[in-house]
Amino acid sequence: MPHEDSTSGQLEALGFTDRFRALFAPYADEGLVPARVVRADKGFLAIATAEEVAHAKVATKLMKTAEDADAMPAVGDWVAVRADAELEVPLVEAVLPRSSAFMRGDPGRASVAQVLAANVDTVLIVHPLDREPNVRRIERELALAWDSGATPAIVLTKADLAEDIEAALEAVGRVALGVDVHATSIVDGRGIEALHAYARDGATVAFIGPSGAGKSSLVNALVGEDVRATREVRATDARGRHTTVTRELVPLPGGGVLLDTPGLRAVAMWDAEEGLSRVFEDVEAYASECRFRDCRHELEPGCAVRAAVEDGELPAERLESYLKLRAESERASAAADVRAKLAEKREHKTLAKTIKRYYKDQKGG
Ligand SMILES: Nc1nc2c(ncn2[C@@H]2O[C@H](COP(=O)(O)OP(=O)(O)OP(=O)(O)O)[C@@H](O)[C@H]2O)c(=O)[nH]1
Ligand SMILES: [Mg+2]
Ligand SMILES: [Zn+2]
Repeated sequence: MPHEDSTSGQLEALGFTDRFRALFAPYADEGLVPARVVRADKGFLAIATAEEVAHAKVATKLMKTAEDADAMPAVGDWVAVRADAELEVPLVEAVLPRSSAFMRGDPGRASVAQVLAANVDTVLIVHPLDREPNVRRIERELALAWDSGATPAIVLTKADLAEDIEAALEAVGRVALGVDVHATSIVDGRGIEALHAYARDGATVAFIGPSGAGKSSLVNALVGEDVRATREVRATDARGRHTTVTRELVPLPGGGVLLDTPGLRAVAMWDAEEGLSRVFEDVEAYASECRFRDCRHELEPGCAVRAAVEDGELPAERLESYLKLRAESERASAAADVRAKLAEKREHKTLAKTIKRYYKDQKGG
């Protein structure tokens, strides 16, 4: 059927792989259609099906079963949608299991994770070269990116304004072990072409990084058209105004999907133990030589990590940064545990109530 071919091609361009096709199969039997969330902000949801981009709502059933905020549809999610003609808006009934999820701590609620982007293949961590690179922030973003299940790469923008590109690349290279680092400029075009490779074969590329770093500018450069608003960063307003306010999927003409995000003032750490191990491979490499197998590299005797710092083999800032992010990650993880226990308790209570009511009804009736 030619019709079906053309529409399934549309979904593939949006990143609908065989994996998602298989995950979706049971929903097809229920008469639902597959769609990708292209925007999700404060209750507003927009999805792309094979046919159209439409405003959608979360079905009450999903709302009730999604205990945690991270189970609700986030931008980049593949969802099963009921789009019957009699419905005013399509209803999202299920979120397909994610291949990756970029999470951060919810700034409003300490123990809650927020999914900033789902089903991302590459996370591009974007920082500008018109100032010294903030390597501490890069480490944090790298940890979250690795932990998401996606592969990170770093893009240093505004190379045309850089004072010393080599020094910046070196500083970033020291904290971005095993990660590609690009220098780009939308003014002279350098480095942009290389970024296209990440979006090949329907892959999804997310842009994260501080406000004013040039994320939306990169999206525009890759699309070849100004699809995203960008804005001058005023010198007097060092914090930068946020130009991008929505997280949004932008399909590339040749296939592949870009996910632009608003610059975040702060990226709260989430439970990202595995990601931290990836980022701090250099620190953890010494850990096997520590006297105690469970050494925390704090005050224990015979700590090989601290010894490496004292010998000048490992920069002290690296260890400091590692310990700080590990503490944040552990706090987030502990808080999440407490929350899970409370939720469990609540569930038991309601179950007990239901059972009581059942017996009462039995007696009464
Ligand atoms: N000179 C120079 N300026 C750039 C470059 N890339 C972006 N800019 C400028 O930097 C400013 C901010 O760019 P945006 O793309 O809006 O930054 P953003 O990261 O999307 O910012 P938010 O949406 O607030 O998170 C704009 O004025 C851009 O024109 C570059 O390579 N060179
Ligand atoms: Mg932007
Ligand atoms: Zn140690």
